Amino acid sequence: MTDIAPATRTRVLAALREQRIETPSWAYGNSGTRFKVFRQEGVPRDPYEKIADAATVHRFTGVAPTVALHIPWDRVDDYAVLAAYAKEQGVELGTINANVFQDDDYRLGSVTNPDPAVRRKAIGHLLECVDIMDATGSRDLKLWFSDGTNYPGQDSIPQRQDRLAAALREAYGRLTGDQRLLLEYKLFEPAFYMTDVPDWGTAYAHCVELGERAQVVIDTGHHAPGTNVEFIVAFLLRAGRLGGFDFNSRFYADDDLMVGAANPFELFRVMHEIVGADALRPAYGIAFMLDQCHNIEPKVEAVIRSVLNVQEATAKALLVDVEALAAAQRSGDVLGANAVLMDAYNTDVRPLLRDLRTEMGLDPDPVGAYRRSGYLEKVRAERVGGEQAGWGA
Ligand code: RM4
Ligand code: MN
Repeated sequence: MTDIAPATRTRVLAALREQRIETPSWAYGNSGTRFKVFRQEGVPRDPYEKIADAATVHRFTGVAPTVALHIPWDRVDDYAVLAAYAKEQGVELGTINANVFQDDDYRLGSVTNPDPAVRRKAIGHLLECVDIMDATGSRDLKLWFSDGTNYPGQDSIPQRQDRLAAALREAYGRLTGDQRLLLEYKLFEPAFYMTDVPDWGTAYAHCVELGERAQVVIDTGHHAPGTNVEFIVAFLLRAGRLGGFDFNSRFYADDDLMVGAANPFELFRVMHEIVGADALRPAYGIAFMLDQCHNIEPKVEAVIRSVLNVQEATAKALLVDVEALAAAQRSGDVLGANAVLMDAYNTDVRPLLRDLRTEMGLDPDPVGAYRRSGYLEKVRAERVGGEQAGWGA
């Protein structure tokens, strides 16, 4: 593909203008590995400052108007005040993430714990998160369970599935209106022998049991090496059960690196399935979120770059010549079909994206503009004293 035809260009620009990417509050705080959390200057000290950072990302990219919260990391006295502050800054509060993985009581699991009192506490937290959604106006409750066992025989696998199902039923039953329950899966870690929600099939089966507003979340870093992630995307889209993404990239395990950094081609293939199902538009309902930790690199800039990476992959996916692709597929032209995809993937979409941003009243170079803005220097000077936010590993 050399030149982009005017009609294609108009269609692609319109779709990109509508695209929405949600950034995670925890990406702005300190993070690290189990070996070390490196503190960075200028890191937010409370949820308000995280929102200010998220709003900065939106200001420079124009496509990141919501920020996901993680409870209790982002607990405040009055969520209506937090929502009003977000609005003032030009963003809105998005998905509410529950956290049942950082309490001593959860050593043997949260909602699957053999002790009913611990299960009750964990379910209580999930219900509290729905209360918060009511106050913030958030649509989605996102659940990731670290539950699992480390040794064969440690606990009963089917009984843990029963406990999980019961907890999900209770949380799901508490939702009202268009609120949704998004269930995430992860292959392993912190449990090493058996994880209670290890894969999309398990998450899907529980969602089907719950009802239509229970949907699967694909965290792109939560699979075994070599897994065909776009197959999962296609399957869940077809089943009407793809609720959202936690975008990030991985080299080895759940690395939480910037999306599109390790495998931009995989990201393109994922977005190709999304575009093919016409599921990019916000009205379709998929939450396109980032779930990342910037352990050694500057955080706000890393989130900006991540948003741009998703945008680039999307632009390339939108450039796939669907008619030529269908024709090649119909006639069994294996290499022709593959070439159609590769032509789109190999297109340099950066000039197109620069034009898009100019049309949207943005600087065509968001990273450069952010660097020139002096924001980092400003928050470094302002955010002195107090306790920096972090995920407390
Ligand atoms: C988990 C999972 C969740 C995220 C936490 C911080 O591995 O990906 O989505 O909330 O990490
Ligand atoms: Mn995740």
